[in-house]
Amino acid sequence: MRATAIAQPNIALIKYWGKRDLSRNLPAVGSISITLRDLFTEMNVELDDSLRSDKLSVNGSIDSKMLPRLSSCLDEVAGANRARANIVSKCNFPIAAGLASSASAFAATTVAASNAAGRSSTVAELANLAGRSSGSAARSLLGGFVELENRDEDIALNVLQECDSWPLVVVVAITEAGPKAVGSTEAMEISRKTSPFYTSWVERQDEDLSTARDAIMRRDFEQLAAVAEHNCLKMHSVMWASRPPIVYWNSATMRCLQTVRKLQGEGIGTFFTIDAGPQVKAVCLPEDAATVQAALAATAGVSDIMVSGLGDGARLVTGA
Ligand code: 2P0
Repeated sequence: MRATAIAQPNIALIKYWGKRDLSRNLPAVGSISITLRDLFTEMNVELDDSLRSDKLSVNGSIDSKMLPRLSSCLDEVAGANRARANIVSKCNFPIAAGLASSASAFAATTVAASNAAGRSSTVAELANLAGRSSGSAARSLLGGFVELENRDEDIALNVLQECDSWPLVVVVAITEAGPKAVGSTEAMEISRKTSPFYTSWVERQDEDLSTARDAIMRRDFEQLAAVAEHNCLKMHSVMWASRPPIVYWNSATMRCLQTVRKLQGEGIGTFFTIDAGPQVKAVCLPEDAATVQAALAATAGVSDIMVSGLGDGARLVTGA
């Protein structure tokens, strides 16, 4: 009744923002992401009949904040009348700071809990289970370039390119390591209800998905760069025009964008993307990653840099 799984966070190039069904946590749009290799979350789930309540420790400390969502995830996977669980989590990067920590956490939890509960679920089943806890989590079940298709009643995953077949590098510029002020779930609902740009965001998503899919299939970096930056800025425009406005950027976020623009002007293969937090992720051609890393590290306000290649999907480390 015990299993451990590891999952890596994923970074969306074509973003998920907004839900079409809040109760089932179904996204309003499809999305495309890359799964990272060097940032990870490990989840150990032990189902134990002698426990009276679920318990969670994160990096060695008791954590009650994340516990309700993890308990719901376990209910989804193992059923509400399951044994209570002792969950032990390890994570090697800042949590809840716009680095997709919930994606890797829920992907790993879904895989570990399914095994601990003695289930043998398909990827499609795991995707829908993980997606109910966190819309971006399903994408971390698979590696490389992953498309999440938003179907009528469920979601489906496709690998567009394996991680080794287009080995891009991601440089993450940390501009503020603390947790974000507004969580994604709440912020998405504010956008859906109040942003005048929300409807057009949803309506135009298929166009961006199609352009990005085509670029990834042909490994066309320039085409991918253009559509990913456009999609990112469009999502943030939806947020900025919400009431109250949702602004995750700080001044260093903007300076990092200017650094990326300058590098692009010098012919360096890189583009930016920003999620629900102030960090900037620069996706790079492998031969240009060191230059991008040095330039972002020298940008005022950048407190730390993380570099990652692309990696595989969630996997079981120990279990039945
Ligand atoms: C993404 N984000 O596609 C987008 C871009 C943030 C900005 O998916 O409410 O934590 O749990 O389904 O998965 C973050 O949203 O939200 C997210 P819920 P989740 O990566």
